[in-house]
Amino acid sequence: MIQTLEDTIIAVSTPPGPGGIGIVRLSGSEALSIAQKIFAIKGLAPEKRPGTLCFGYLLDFERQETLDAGYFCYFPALKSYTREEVVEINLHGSPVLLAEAVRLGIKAGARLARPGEFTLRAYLNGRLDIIQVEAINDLIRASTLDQAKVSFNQLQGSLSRKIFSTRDKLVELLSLLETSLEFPDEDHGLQPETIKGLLNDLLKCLEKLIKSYEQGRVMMEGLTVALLGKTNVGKSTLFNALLEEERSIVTPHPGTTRDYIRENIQVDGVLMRLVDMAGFGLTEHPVEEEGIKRSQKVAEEADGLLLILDVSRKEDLQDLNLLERFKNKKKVLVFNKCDLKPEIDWNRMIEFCPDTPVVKISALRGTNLDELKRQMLTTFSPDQAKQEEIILHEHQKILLEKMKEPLAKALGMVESGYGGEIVVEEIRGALTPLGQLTGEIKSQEVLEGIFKRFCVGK
Ligand SMILES: Nc1nc2c(ncn2[C@@H]2O[C@H](COP(=O)(O)OP(=O)(O)OP(=O)(O)O)[C@@H](O)[C@H]2O)c(=O)[nH]1
Ligand SMILES: [Mg+2]
Repeated sequence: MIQTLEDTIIAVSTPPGPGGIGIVRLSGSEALSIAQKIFAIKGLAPEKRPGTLCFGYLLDFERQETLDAGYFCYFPALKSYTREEVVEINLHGSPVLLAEAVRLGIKAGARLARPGEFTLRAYLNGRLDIIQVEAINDLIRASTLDQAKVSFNQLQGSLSRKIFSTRDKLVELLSLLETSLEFPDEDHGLQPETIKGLLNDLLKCLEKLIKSYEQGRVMMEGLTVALLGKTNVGKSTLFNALLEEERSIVTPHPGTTRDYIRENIQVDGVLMRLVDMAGFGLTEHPVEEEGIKRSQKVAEEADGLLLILDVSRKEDLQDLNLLERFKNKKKVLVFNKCDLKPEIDWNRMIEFCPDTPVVKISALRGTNLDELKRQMLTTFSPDQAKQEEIILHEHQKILLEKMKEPLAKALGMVESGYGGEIVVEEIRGALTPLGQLTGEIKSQEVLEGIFKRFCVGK
């Protein structure tokens, strides 16, 4: 993966398929000369006008044919994305034309770029740190605007600055401790209170970042919301109504849905992964029985439940069993079929789970669904305390936890009166996960994991 930077690489950087514009990008020491073989610029040489679009023609230099008209942009190494010479050629977004431009570029001496190789070079050349590298990919793949905003800030270095300042504090603490070990009798002697204070500061900062992952995970993966209830209460009807699409089969017969179906919706910029599933009921059919087992598992793993009741029928033991079984999960109690004459004892149900929010709807008629969505957001979203920085990746959270562990242990040691070498040794344990987090410790495995998620051309 960490291979030679000597080759000049080329790839189409715009998405596959026809489009208004297509961009072919080259990076490497020969980028300018290779690009000029395949593109004839009208007017002043590109070196004389870096960073500007120069009009010209795509040339098949083998057949002396003009293939397209477009623009050529040259970025000198000091100002480019990869910190190497970069050329971007804007052509019409025709997949055959773009493929031909790449073929010609390869003929002229370039090599096809691997996924994420432009960004890999930016990283290896010190233009971006590994946190920013991930932020670029997150930004490109963001499925909500909120996530895109967080990723853009991280690309601008917001999270990196935070992590690097933590590193500076940690290194400073270590050097203070080491000096006081070397010169125990001089003024360098560090008071346990000072060490405790510094460690506490570090721990607080780490804990805040670790906690922010709750929000980050929701941003990246969305909230999983399972639609739960007895058979025939209208789960699939509600699922379809929320999706605004006839996705799940609805029939008047109990036991219609047997497997589970997932679909995403966005509520106020928050991604929700809705799961429609088999209803709970007495069954002798093995397929239905398996369906119910799956429902049980999905419901247990979900971030929140819509527990649906049919108001046109008298509640029974099964409804109450469900409320009891999932009493510890975050949920909204949904009274469905409110367009029909109610037979249910509302108060009995509400009293059964007193702290659960209640929404009355008709899934069939689409009544009160906005209120339901609002309630889903309020009930299922993690605490939206304004976070300065949000961790979006689990592996980053794990590394932060690995940093926290030795520091917390060191604090315990200082509190119990330990000192010197043993505390220093413990604190040093935080340096490896920290280095992995910043990318200063380059691990092949981590890099491969990150870059394999990139597109070719980025
Ligand atoms: N009147 C009325 N009927 C509804 C409403 N919601 C669902 N129904 C009807 O109730 C019946 C069952 O609906 P489904 O959505 O299939 O119910 P389900 O909970 O998915 O059922 P299973 O998949 O069998 O567990 C269908 O005939 C729906 O048209 C509602 O709000 N009002
Ligand atoms: Mg169903």
